[in-house]
Amino acid sequence: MTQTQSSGEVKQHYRACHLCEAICGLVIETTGDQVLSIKGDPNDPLSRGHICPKAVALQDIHVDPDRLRKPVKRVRGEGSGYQHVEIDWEEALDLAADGLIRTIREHGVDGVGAYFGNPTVHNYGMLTHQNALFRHIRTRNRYSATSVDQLPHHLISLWLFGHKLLFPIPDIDRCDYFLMLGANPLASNGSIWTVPDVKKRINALTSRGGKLVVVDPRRTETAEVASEHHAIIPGSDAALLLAIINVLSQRDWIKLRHLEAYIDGLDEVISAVRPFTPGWAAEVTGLSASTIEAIARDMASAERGICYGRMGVSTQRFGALCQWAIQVINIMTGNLDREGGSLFTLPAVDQVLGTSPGGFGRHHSRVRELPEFDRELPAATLAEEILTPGEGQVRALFTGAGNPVLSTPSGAALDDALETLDFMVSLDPWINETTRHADVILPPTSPLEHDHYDLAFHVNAVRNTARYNPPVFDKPEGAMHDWEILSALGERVAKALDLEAAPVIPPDVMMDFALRAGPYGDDSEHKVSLDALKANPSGIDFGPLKPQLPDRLQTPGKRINLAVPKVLDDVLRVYEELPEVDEGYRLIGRRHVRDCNSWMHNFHRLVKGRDRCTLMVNPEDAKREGWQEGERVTVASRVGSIITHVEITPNIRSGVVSLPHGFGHAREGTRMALANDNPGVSCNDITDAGFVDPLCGNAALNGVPVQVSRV
Ligand SMILES: Nc1nc2c(c(=O)[nH]1)N[C@H]1C(S)=C(S)[C@@H](COP(=O)(O)OP(=O)(O)OC[C@H]3O[C@@H](n4cnc5c(=O)[nH]c(N)nc54)[C@H](O)[C@@H]3O)O[C@H]1N2
Ligand SMILES: Nc1nc2c(c(=O)[nH]1)N[C@H]1C(S)=C(S)[C@@H](COP(=O)(O)OP(=O)(O)OC[C@H]3O[C@@H](n4cnc5c(=O)[nH]c(N)nc54)[C@H](O)[C@@H]3O)O[C@H]1N2
Ligand code: SF4
Ligand SMILES: [Mo]
Repeated sequence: MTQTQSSGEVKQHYRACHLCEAICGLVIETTGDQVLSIKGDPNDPLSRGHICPKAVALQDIHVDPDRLRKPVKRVRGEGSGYQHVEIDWEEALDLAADGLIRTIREHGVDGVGAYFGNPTVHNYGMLTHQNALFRHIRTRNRYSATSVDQLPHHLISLWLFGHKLLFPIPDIDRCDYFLMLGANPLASNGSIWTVPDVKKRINALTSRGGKLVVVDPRRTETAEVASEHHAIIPGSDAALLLAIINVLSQRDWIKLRHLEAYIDGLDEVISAVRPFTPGWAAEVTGLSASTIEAIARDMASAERGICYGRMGVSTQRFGALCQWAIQVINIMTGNLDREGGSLFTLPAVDQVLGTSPGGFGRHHSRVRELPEFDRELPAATLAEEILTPGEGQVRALFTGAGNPVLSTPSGAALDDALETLDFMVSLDPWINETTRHADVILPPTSPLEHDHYDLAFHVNAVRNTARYNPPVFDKPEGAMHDWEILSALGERVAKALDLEAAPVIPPDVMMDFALRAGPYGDDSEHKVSLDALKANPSGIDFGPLKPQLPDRLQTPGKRINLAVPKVLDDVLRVYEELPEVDEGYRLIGRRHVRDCNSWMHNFHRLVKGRDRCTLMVNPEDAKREGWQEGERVTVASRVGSIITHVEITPNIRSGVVSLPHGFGHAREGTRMALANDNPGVSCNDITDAGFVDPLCGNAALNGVPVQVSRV
């Protein structure tokens, strides 16, 4: 983009990047309606100038010719297929509302299903206004990306600390020892851990003599910069973690420190883990007994230690148990709520006090009886809830900022199931693998056309800061924000069903109120408000995380009971199900720094270069099976098969294969030209909706049993 194309003065805007959880501060230069440059904001107190290659792609989202500017409806095209044609907003909103209303009249509210995807939590208007519609549709069939992701974190936070959002955040800048399982922040930029510039922070840790120990079946980018890497057998982390707890107690290395005064149930935990010796765990995990002992010793003897685990240990068959064990280790070593350990945040908009703590198992899915969490059912049940007739069957679906066809297990089956719906509406800017099934697609304004406050990720951040930014560009004539679309649909549904319509309060007004009522608001020395944040566009710093226990606990009596009955029952399952003895390979996922789940493959600067949708295999396995570099292979699981090609690398454990998720484009009726030119395959066509963590219903996307054979 050159100066000559543009008109008028050059303007500087401040904006946080909403593409991943690192929420980096940006400085965006524009002229007229064009972006001239996007750079890191050195004055952002959290990100300190850091950005990754995706930040610059914010402008690609904005200018992408495939991004819908007007609603579209689905009509029968030539031949057997369908196509989407533009319609105006009034017609689109009426069509969408009518489809939902008709379903409610014919089948009741449970006939409407809803799936909200990941960008929902990166877009505060969607968070504040989901209920503008769904307060009128109190369906049991709510789903979201949570159950292919961080569900175990919420559940364990609810059980141990009394609120689904009380996440202990690794205080990396002040720790000496960091045990990291199933996370690759050098590619992902951190998760349930808002930690921009994580590489610099890791380097600082190792330079001051500290240690980062990575447990991952793959030698990842993060493992590369770690002090130690242990290539574990996928799905076996529970055995390692239970053995560590056992060693800590057997060796008398428990040091509760300040936590002693409000911990219950430790003795029951200690007796429950007694069978899990390092010798047994060694056989199950592929790590040696002496390694397991050494990890326990290092964690116990560190002045300030952290145990943290993410996708690799959350989206596997023991996800909830792993997340529980991680917190037990942090507590047993006295590192919870301690500087240099893991601490709770105190964000400027304090949702711990402002939202429901969450609940579990108050109802179950109709077909497979999987438990709800926080009024949502596991996404792994969605296809069967659509396909199985009977009372409560999903007949219409609303999707908002989600692409479950590519992002949830047995995606191919869901792709087929969506075609059987009576009605589908999507709130989404693109016609992709999921939204192509929608009767009507309602596209919101581009990210640069709406304001931004990070309601979700300040909750997980390594420092307490706040940042609000007005839109970079004006809203185009006639366009609607996500929250406006949700409100407009809510009004129509309420009117038709004779329900009381809710007053529409814009998200920024809500934010001002919440900020002023929050911990740095009117009653504090900071007096933070929306105006104060507007006057400080790089953000306001409230300092490093501080200990807050027991006050911050939301449990009865402000105590932490480690002996959660459902979790202790699940401990037995580890003994029953591990070690696994079967033929074949274990499939795991991976992320690349230039990907963002399924939806950013339409921008040249992010997809250029070598094909990234490859099946990583270990050289020994390749030699034994006779696979050559680049050779096409079939990867088959219980639910299906895909054809991809082999990338031979010593960086993956023998017996394990890895495919990224979010590919599998070029399906009929989609409109994402560049993504469709380099489609790749969807690993979720072979991950298995039947393979879940039975404790919480989270999808087990990692450790899926597969067979690999030459085409
Ligand atoms: N095998 C495997 N599967 C996985 C994972 C894995 O590691 N392995 N990871 C899982 C994880 S962690 C997640 S979070 C899920 C993600 O799962 P989803 O959230 O279902 O999928 P995304 O690919 O994030 O799709 C986002 C959708 O939102 C749309 N969108 C983008 N921005 C906006 C916006 O501002 N407004 C609206 N209305 N729409 C928008 C995009 O067009 C796209 O359709 O995938 C999961 N799936
Ligand atoms: N570039 C990029 N950044 C992203 C995203 C993206 O798609 N691309 N997505 C965003 C989202 S929605 C999320 S939730 C976060 C996720 O953030 P992370 O969890 O940090 O990201 P992953 O790369 O999925 O890391 C999971 C790791 O677990 C390992 N693993 C797999 N199975 C096992 C196992 O059984 N045990 C152990 N110990 N490890 C295992 C994998 O090899 C992988 O390295 O990233 C966010 N940031
Ligand atoms: S690390 Fe995440 S928040 Fe930061 S620039 Fe990259 S995508 Fe945006
Ligand atoms: Mo995620």
